[in-house]
Amino acid sequence: MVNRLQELESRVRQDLGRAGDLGALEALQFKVLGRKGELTQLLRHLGELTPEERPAAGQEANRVKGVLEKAFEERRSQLSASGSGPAAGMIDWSLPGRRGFRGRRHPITQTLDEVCGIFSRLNFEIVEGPEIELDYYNFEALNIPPDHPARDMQDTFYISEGVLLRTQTSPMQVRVMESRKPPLQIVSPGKVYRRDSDVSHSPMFHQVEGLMVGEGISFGDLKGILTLFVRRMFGEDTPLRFRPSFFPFTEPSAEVDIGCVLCQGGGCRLCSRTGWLEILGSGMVDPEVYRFVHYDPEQVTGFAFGLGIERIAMLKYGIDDIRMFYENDQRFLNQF
Ligand code: 2NL
Repeated sequence: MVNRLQELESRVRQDLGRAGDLGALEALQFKVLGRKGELTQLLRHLGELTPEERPAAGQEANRVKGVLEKAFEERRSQLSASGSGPAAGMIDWSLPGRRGFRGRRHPITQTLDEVCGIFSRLNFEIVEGPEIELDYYNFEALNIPPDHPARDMQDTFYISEGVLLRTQTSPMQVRVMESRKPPLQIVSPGKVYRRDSDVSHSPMFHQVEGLMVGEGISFGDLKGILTLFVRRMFGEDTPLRFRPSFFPFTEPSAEVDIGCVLCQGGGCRLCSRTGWLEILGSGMVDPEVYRFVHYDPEQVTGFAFGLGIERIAMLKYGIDDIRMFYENDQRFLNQF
C-alpha cells in the first residue's frame, strides 16, 4: 500500500509538470483527488489491511494527499502568473463576444417627433407647458362654458377646486398668447388626461396642438398648412377632406379625414364603412378666445388644430389596441 501511494505521488508529480494550462490542471486534479479519483480509490483499500499495517499506510496516505494538494496549488499559481489574464486557460478566447444592444425611441415618441418636425420645418415654434393646469386655462379661456360635458367630473381628473390634469395642450397656447403679442406660430406637444379607457382610449395620451395668429390669416392658410402636414405625414397621394364640425373654441370648425388606410376608401370595419378616417380637428380661433388674452379680433385672425398622437400612430402602423403602447412588451417595441 505504501509503495502504491508513493508510485502515485511520483507519477502525479510528473503529470503536474506536463499540465500546460489551468484546464488540464483542473482535469488532472479531478482524476487524482476528486471524489472518485485515484487517491480516493486507494484509500478504499485501507480497510483490507491488517491492524499492524494500517497505521503506517494511513499516515502515508495523509502525507501524499497533503503534498499533492500543495503541489496542485503551486502549479496553479505558476500557470496563472504565466498566462495572459487572471484565469488563463479557463477562457475560450474563440467564443464570439456578447453583442451590444442599442435602444430606440418609443413609437409614440417617434410619431410625436415626426409631427413636431413637420411643423417645425414650416416655421412653427415648439412650446411645452405644465400637465397640472388651472381650470381657467384648460376651459374658461377656451370658451368652454361651465355646463359643458367636458367639465364633468366624469370626464376630467380634478386635483382640487379650479386645478386639474389638462385635457388638451391648448392651455399652453393660451398662456403663450397671454404673454406675447401676435403674430404667433406655435405647436404644443405633450401628455393629456381624460377619464376614458377602452381599446382606442387611454386615461393618458399624447396630443399636438397648433396655433397660427396674425393679421390676415385665413381659412385658406388653415387648409394649406394642414394639407401639407397630411401629405408629409401619410404620403403625397393621400386623399383628404375637410368636413364641417363644431368646437367651442373655433368658428368655423372643420375636421380633417384621410382616405381609409385599410380599405383605401372601399369601406370596412375600421372606417365604419365610410371610407374615411378622422385624424384631426381644426378651425378659425373663436373671437371669444381673443377676449381672454387681450388680442383685438378686429386686428388679428388665426387658426388652430389638435391631433391625438396615439391615434395617428395606430393608423400609421396598423395597431388596433391603444394599450399596446403602454405595456412595454419588447416584442412589440422592437418592431419600430
Ligand atoms: C381635436 C380638436 C382642436 C383646437 C384644438 C385651439 C387652441 C386655441 C384656440 C382655439 Cl388656443 N383652438 N385648439 C382647435 C380645434 C380643434 O382639437 O379633435 N383634438 C384631438
